[in-house]
Amino acid sequence: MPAAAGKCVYASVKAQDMEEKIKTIIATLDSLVAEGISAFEEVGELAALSALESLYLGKKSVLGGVKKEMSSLDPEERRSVGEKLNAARETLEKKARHKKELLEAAQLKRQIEEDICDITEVNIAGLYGHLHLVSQIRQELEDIFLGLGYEIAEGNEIESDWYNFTALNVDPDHPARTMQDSFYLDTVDGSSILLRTHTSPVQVHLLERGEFPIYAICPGRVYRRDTADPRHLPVFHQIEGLVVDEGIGFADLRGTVEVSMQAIFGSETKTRLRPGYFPFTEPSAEFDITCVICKGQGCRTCGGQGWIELGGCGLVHPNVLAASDVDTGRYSGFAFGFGIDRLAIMRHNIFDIRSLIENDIRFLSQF
Ligand code: FA5
Repeated sequence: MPAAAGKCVYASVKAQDMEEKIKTIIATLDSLVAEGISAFEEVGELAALSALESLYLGKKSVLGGVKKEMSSLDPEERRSVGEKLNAARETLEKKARHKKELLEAAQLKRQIEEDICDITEVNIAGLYGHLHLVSQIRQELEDIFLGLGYEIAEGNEIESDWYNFTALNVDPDHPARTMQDSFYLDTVDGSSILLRTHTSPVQVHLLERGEFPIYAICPGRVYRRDTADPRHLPVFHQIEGLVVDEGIGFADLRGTVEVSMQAIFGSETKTRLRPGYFPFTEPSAEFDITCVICKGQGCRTCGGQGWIELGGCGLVHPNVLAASDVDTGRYSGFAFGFGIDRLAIMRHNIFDIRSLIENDIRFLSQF
């Protein structure tokens, strides 16, 4: 046999072998895809799905083996097997991804169902939560002032320097700014933004609204750089009152303080005003109530005085009215402000104001 013919026969045998091999590979891939699809369809757990993924798509999978074998193929054959291999991989990956989404969604649904808490369920233990003492007193105060015809104003806990100080007649170098050490916020443009140190900024918002008369209170949270001790908290609550109308004078303030304090502490409670100083009121006063423990006789709680200081008040300073363009020839007003947490500890003879924020159920459940 001529050598060339021998070569030719050998080549055709080789080609035949290769054709067989490719057929086998393709048949293997087809049956693998069919088998994989039904395996992914049947699997019911995420962990089992992950095991199937490595079995069908991992390095040691049949697909991985075919990939290795490709190096023994001619470039032309490698291309057609490669295409088939990629198509098989894509089909199986798509199937696995889809199944994973379904199983994850089912798992989430199961989890949500397990976590469902029936809040309508009967409370056999009889343990019911209730509003915190400070919230209860806040609501009580709101009811009292709503009954007197006041509106409840919403304030902002984050204020600009203008509302917290400047518009309230606290000039830049005034000692009041250091009196109330503040939490300032970092701002991109360097403007002075802070956590309000008192509820008085709401006065400015109400005045700016330009709707008169104003009979409003604003209860809310305030922030100061005060170290917590038996009488101080760095975050506490105040309630602000503002009245602006025609012909408002000091007697109106005096009567309002008396009536509201008696509503909170009882009709036997007496109040008194002492000269005080606030940049936003003129004249200004501190107001005291008779000691809730000794009823004015003098005891340890009131330091033998018979009186306890509760807050500040005064007639709204004309500069405050003018800063908000209020016609000072027509309108005048008064304002007052006091601490709700302090009021709570006085009314209930609580030794340490910090008990209010310790979340001890044994303490809180008493009120
Ligand atoms: C003011 O904050 C004035 N804005 C009140 C006011 C309003 C005066 C309107 C005139 C007109 P003062 O800093 O005194 O004032 O605080 C008022 C009350 O907040 C105090 O009497 C006290 O009851 C309460 N208080 C002050 N600091 C603390 C604190 N660190 N923890 C708990 N309560 C506090």
